Amino acid sequence: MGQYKFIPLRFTLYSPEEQLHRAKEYYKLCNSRRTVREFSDRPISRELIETIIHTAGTAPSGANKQPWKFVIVNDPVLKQKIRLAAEKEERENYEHRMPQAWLDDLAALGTDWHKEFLEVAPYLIVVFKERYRVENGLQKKNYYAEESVGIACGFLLAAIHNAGLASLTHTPSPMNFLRKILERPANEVPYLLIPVGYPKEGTFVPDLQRKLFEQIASFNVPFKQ
Ligand code: IYR
Repeated sequence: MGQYKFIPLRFTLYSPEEQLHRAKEYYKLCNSRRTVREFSDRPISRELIETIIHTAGTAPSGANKQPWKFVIVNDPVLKQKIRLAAEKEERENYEHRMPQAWLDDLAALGTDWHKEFLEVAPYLIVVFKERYRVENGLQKKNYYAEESVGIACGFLLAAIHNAGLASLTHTPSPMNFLRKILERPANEVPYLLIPVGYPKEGTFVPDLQRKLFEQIASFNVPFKQ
């Protein structure tokens, strides 16, 4: 492996006022994001989806291995296959596999095994994590792949929201059917399934609250609770 050539950092300096303004605006933007479970079939442009994926690909990653793959699905036949396979697993989960405490937590959100959104949303982004890379037929280790792909998905969700689209962070379980349907190689593990589109008109979302600053952060001192 060669050395990287090092180049001068391009870094924008803002005044403290501008920094605070930007931080507050970005917080406002992110705080207005809501997970949506009902989508309209209104189309979105390929260029918009591509640009969003570019943003996800700017995430930091262990040793810059960029251990992510985003499979962008808009073919109705594939979407239907994914829906049927996801519903089969989810039905099993809801009816047999989930413990009562989990079902109780989900009852508050109103989810069930029906996953109509997998066919209705114009795009499904299926995120895969590369457990290892294959170079010249040899398996090469990735580092912190879990963390790296998680961070990339955070960038992805923020980019989707910023573009005026809605998403759902969906985790059918187990997810291996995605590898089979999308014909991915053995080194790729399905990570998240993210329907993207416009919310169905008249969609309601649960009136949930974000935790307070004091509940999620502390300066130096240990948490009180
Ligand atoms: N994956 C299932 C169940 C589910 C689990 C959690 I944790 C959620 O926050 C929401 C749903 C489903 O998609 O229905």
